[in-house]
Amino acid sequence: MRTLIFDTDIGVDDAFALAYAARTQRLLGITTVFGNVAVGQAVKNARLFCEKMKIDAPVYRGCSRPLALAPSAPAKLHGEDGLGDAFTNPYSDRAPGAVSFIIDSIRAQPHEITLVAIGPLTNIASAINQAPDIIPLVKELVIMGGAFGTDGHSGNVTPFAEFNIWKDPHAADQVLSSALRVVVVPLDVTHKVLIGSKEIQQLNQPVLSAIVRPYLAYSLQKEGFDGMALHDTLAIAWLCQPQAFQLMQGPLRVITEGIARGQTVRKISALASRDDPFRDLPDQRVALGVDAAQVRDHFFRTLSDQSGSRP
Ligand SMILES: [Ca+2]
Repeated sequence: MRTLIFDTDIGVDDAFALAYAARTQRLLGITTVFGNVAVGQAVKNARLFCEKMKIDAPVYRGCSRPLALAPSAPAKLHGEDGLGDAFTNPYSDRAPGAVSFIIDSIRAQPHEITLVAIGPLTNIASAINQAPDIIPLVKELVIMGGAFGTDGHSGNVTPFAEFNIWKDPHAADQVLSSALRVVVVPLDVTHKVLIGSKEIQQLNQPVLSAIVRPYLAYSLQKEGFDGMALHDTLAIAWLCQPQAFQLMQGPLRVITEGIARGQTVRKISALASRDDPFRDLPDQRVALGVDAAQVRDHFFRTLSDQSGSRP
């Protein structure tokens, strides 16, 4: 069990990941960021979901816009409120600052805290820019984001870019090229771990069943699939079942401009090049293969255990 700061633009698949994390890890805090929803809505969503699922973790308010790009509209497939418009939300959107919480926590517990980032990487980039001394003190940063083209999984916003990275490519490039110890869980693997709508019902989790409805309707209409990819949940699966993932190692960057904006790239060229954008960058790990059955099995067992105990 690890001590986590859970960084999220909380929409539907984030909520599944949070439920999974709450049953398998120690949650130090939830830091919110713009993305699936505006950051104020993310604060409200995190509080509402924690109340409904009896999760005890403080919520912090993070960045409201990308580092360099103009803000773009939130995603709509998670419903207007990001959680399927299933509940009225009485909570305030005010909360203490996420970036200082991240910095202070890592300084207070060096080498103990794992960051899980399942939204745009703006809070993480801001934290390491403001306090570079925390970089070697982070135990690990697990990112759901990016796409490297395995089996055609190259993007879900554009043919090149995955949503979290596309929303703030400059932040993602700074984070991936930093000396943080990173594991990237990209679309290459998240698209291989699917859950059907009947299976979601069988979890017997009424809150999850309620928030997922518009998301499933969108998936059925757009992709003809009555279910969803678990996406953000795979970042938690890495913590629970690392043996289920096949990793590649090497330096990573993000394209920040042009038609491929938001594309995650890894060094694959064996030729010597004159200008090398990967020069002197640390190796990062990226998951390009997954044992989907193993991940699904642990997720189902954990979430369908009504005692709420930690398996
Ligand atoms: Ca997310």
